[in-house]
Amino acid sequence: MKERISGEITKVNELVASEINDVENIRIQYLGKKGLLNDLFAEFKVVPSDQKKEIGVLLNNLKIAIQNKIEALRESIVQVEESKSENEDLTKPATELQLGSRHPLSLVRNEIIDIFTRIGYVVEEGPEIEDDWHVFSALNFPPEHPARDMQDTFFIENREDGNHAVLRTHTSSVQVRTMETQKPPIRIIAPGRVFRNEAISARAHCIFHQIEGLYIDKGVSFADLKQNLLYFAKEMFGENTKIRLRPSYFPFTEPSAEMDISCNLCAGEGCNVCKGTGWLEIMGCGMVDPNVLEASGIDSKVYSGFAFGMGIERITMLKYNVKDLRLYFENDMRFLKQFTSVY
Ligand code: 2NM
Repeated sequence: MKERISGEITKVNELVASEINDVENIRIQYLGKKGLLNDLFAEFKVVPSDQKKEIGVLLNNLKIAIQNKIEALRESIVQVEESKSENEDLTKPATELQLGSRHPLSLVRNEIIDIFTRIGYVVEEGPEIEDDWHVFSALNFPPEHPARDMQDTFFIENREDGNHAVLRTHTSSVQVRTMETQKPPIRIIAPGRVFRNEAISARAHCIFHQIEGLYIDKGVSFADLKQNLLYFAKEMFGENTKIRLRPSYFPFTEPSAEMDISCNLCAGEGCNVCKGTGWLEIMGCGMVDPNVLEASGIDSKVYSGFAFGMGIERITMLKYNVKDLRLYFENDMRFLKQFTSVY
């Protein structure tokens, strides 16, 4: 039986076919119900058990050889047919190109960048693996702040001097690096991935995207912050959008606020997206705490500034009515194909 199978493998490798029908006949001859392979497997049942292993392997090799051969023959015939028909009709329209589309998070990030660069902001980037100083200490986080906990932050490496390597939990670290290396006036936005140690659900993910802004100069006031953010809200969500600021708390700003926009779905009437309030929270903001300016070497008696930060996932959810955060990371084509914008 061994010799026979080996012989069949050689024969299979030499098979030729010029038409798709020939390939089908070969398939039936070998793999059909009454084909060679079924015959051989039937014979295999009565092979003495000490030869079963060796012959079993051979049989499987034969099966794979046939399957590969049939596929190869089919492929080559299809190619020949295609090239023939192309030669036959030179006026045939070209096959349509399958164009990709940008990811919704990229669309929205680019749109936000565009809105802020139109009024003089420039984009800054920084490392995703950061150190304790740029993520926490320079931003006025007290030593016992819960964000410094293993529960909230991914630690990469614990260092003796306390300046542990961490995955950045916000892009404020980029702002710190900019303040350390540039002189005011500073007017930047920092888009990027951030990481928090959270359980994944429809509303939370351990990786997400932020854009933070920072404006430092002589005489920058809360009124400037308000006008910059009102401009952003109108550009992003429409000319009729209203904003409101509610007092809040962040370690790095004083005073701090949350900004809401009027609900763009019900125009402030109250619906299930805004939970009947007519308002949607979209970002945090505030005047940069003097401690933060000083920590980066900026004289807080001469300069003042404001900062703000928003989650790109959340803005995208509101703009495109996306109901589940996990869709952003699954790359399901049915989801992605809906975003064929030009941005
Ligand atoms: C926010 C809210 C408020 C912020 C502060 C700074 C820095 F570096 F200047 F201190 N960058 N970003 C900031 C302020 C971020 O996100 C919700």
